[in-house]
Amino acid sequence: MTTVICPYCFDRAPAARLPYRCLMMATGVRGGTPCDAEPDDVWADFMGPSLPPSRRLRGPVFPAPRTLSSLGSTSARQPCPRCGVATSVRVCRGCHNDFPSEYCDQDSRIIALVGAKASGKSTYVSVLVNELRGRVGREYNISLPAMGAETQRRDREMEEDLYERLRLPDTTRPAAMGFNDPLLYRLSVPRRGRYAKGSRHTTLVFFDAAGEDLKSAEAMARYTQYLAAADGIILLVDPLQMGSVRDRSASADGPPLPAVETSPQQIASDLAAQLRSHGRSVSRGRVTTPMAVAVTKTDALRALLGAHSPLLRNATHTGGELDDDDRLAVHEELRSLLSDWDSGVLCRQLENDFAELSYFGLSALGAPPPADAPADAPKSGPQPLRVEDPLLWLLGRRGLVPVRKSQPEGQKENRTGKADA
Ligand SMILES: Nc1nc2c(ncn2[C@@H]2O[C@H](COP(=O)(O)OP(=O)(O)OP(=O)(O)O)[C@@H](O)[C@H]2O)c(=O)[nH]1
Ligand SMILES: [Mg+2]
Ligand SMILES: [Zn+2]
Ligand SMILES: [Zn+2]
Repeated sequence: MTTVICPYCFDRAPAARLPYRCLMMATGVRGGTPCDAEPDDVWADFMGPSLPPSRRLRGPVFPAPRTLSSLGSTSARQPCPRCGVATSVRVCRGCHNDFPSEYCDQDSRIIALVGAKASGKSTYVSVLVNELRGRVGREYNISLPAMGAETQRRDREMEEDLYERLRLPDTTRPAAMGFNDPLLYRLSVPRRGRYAKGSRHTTLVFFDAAGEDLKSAEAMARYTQYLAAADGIILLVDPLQMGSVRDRSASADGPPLPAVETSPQQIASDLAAQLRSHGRSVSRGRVTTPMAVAVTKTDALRALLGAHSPLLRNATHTGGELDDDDRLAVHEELRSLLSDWDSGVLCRQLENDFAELSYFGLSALGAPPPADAPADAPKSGPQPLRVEDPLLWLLGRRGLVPVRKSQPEGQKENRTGKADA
């Protein structure tokens, strides 16, 4: 039976148990009157006090029938007990948010995106989605439509802003100013194997937190439910926040350095503490949620990289497979760069806190924003490098994309940050 995780409040429920919402439509039957909207207090509580009273009125919610035949079905329509008109809209038991159609038909994978303010999270999601539909999508035969009206609207807006107007995203507003909706996508990957037919569908839930909310352990508590429900975490690290990179970049006549934000080691240790205290599984003291640590803005690091650095080109994805040796080459490169920048403080801490860890390096834009227009993307548009790697690694770990490995398992383990266990 499919278990549905609400992407808004992270309540878990069997799909068949989800309540329905009446659509308040006319029956067409003579004498039938449609239901009236009524205050939905559960939903209004979740949305917070900024919701105007008029918007609290919504179609009545009614429970799923507890019959045997309804148990197996997830998307079946049910007649509203009051007006008799069938509806297929399911809502969360916990918060009464409506699920987009199809959301309840497949498992979902929640990917948490964390990182200090201005580390590049919002730019990254926008470019990642674009790459998964274009260059990368073609290699793996992936499709990634946005789910639900709200994600579809934001998806269009993100694309138009960055790729047509060449505008960078605004600072993401903190949760205290209202709830930030997650982005919901339906990922379809063709099944593999000689007799395999059709595609495998998974819901990808991206939650782009405001860096401002990750400043301290108290602020991060707002995101606890979300972090605890995550199947994988992508921690974005801005290299321009690392002391020695700043020192080296400040001398060049490049763009001005960004303001100093929360350090990645503080975010990582608060994150590990949150996950431990919320019952995420722990192995020998380390949190087992897979953790992709991605250094962003690698375009700004070119002067520090050797001519053959794997960070200067994209992974190949030949045959629609993830090349694990290529990932390990990137992992080693980043581990040595990071260790060089801070004498290994960040890596040691991450490796003590997280059991499944891989380092990545990416650039969403491929070049710094123009010096005379810092809120704009480079004139030639985003020319991303390696943005897909962290997500594909997380998906590969769950068997959702094929991974090609050339080394025996045992040796590989020793190179992925587990050596010092
Ligand atoms: N050089 C370079 N700069 C980038 C890149 N991506 C983002 N930036 C810069 O980083 C700034 C912040 O990016 P955002 O995506 O808004 O960062 P964020 O993590 O979402 O920030 P908050 O929403 O405040 O938490 C941008 O305005 C750019 O100036 C990149 O690939 N290369
Ligand atoms: Mg943001
Ligand atoms: Zn919910
Ligand atoms: Zn009704």
